Amino acid sequence: MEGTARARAVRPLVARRTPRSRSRLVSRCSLGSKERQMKDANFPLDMEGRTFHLGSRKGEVSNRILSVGDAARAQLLSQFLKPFPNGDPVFNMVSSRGFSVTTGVVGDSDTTVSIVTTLMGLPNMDFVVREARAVVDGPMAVVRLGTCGALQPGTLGKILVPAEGCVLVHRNPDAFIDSEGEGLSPYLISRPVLPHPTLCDNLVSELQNTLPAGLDGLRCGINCTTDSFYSSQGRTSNAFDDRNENLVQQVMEEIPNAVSFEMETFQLLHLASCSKGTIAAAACAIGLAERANNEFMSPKQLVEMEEAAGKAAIDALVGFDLSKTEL
Ligand code: R1P
Ligand code: URA
Repeated sequence: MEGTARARAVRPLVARRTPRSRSRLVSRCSLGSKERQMKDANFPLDMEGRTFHLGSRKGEVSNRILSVGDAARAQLLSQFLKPFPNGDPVFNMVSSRGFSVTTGVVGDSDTTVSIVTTLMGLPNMDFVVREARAVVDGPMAVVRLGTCGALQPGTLGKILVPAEGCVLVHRNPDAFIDSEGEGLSPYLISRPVLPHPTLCDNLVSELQNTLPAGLDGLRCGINCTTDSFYSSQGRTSNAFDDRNENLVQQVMEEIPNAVSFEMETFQLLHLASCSKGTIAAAACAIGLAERANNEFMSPKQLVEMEEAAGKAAIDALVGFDLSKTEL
């Protein structure tokens, strides 16, 4: 939905006048999969052409997507989306699986952006990218704004940008099989995948302009996407055999420029790199918890950073030339 043409053609499932009315956002859902007859087992769509999990169809999702993990963050950032020039309100829907799509116009332009909640983890990012791809015509740009564990000292509350790439850190179940696991590493680290350079540059410069602390509030490096919040991020537990006491140290030794632990960016950048040149992707995340000293941001600081970084991410998407997705 580049421009507004498709948005005009679509009747919003939920019309919202007050962008901060969170209860309306979460209370209206599209029909669950039990009420929808699906066709095509290879890529399920219902009779209206709606995807299985996101529940959206052509005309509802913009070519420019801001992916956020959290429903409250999506709600907060929907303040930057305006109704369409023809008077149609900002479009919003929540699928029965809990994914939300909010599409509107940015600033005085006629450029649309969709804010999509990705929920948590690699499979959910996979749903978002693949099901959005299925209902959007033409090239796409996707930016993720998440939160993360901050790995470098003094980076609590900063925006951490994987400008140098993103690796996947994942648990190796084979290492936990008593008879056969001996000698195997319980955690594996992939090679890095890179963001789209121009989209990432856009994001960094918009963040520098928008963040209250400018350059001080931003740190570039390598992000580590993990397949769990707990064991694969080196959080120890007596309840499980996790063998992760030295994992953070191992990651920092292997990747000295690792800045963050989070759970979705690798899948976004990996799928974009496999999209045959049709998707440009970049990401950033707020250092919510500093691992070395066990500190957390306050909720007030978090909301301020989400607002500033969200505005920057939306402006980076709007400023991106969609004809340049191919590398
Ligand atoms: C874990 O608490 C969640 O927070 C991070 C992780 O990637 C994971 O999804 O990102 P979001 O704040 O975007 O959800
Ligand atoms: N998100 C993560 O994945 N890890 C953290 O430590 C904080 C937020």
